[in-house]
Amino acid sequence: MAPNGTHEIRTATISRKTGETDITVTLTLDHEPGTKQVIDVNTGIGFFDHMLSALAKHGKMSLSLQCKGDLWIDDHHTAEDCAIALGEAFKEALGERRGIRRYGTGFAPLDEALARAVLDISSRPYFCGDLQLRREKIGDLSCEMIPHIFQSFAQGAGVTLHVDVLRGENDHHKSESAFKALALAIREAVQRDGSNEVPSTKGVLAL
Ligand SMILES: [Mn+2]
Repeated sequence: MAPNGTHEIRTATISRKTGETDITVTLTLDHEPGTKQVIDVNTGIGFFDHMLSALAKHGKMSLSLQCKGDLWIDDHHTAEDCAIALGEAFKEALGERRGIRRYGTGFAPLDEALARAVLDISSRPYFCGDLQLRREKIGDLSCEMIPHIFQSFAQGAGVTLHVDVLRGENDHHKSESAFKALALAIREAVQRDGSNEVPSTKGVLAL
């Protein structure tokens, strides 16, 4: 908490450059009252931009993410590394993880599709889930990369994440409902609980 009793805005910028990708991401979890979310996502993969924009929008976060990736190979490195960088920004923005709810659950429907996300800001990186995707790709994003994105985010963020599509027919709907469910889970888990406690019997949650 800041000296005047107000909470500081939780935000972080991560730059990540390898031989495969060059990424800069800024993630902001809180906003001053009256200020608008800013969402500006350019991964080079249109459908992935759509998913990350939905994640930020419904998670009440501001997200700027720019990536130059080796898309002439395929979408793998770009999708994976953007998710790692986003997770690292989430981790850094949360800092010591004091005074937050820690657990969050989200259910999001999109027409016939329904997804559930359960998040624990635990410092135990783990993802599992079944997204029931059947197509090879949605737009230019391979369906096999979508669970990989959740896995990479969980790894970068140091969180335990379960995302399951409970039903659905259309793969675009299933994927979008999964990202929106995660957004709602994040919104709940990062909420301040009014304490200054680390919500763990171990007394520490930062990695
Ligand atoms: Mn990989």
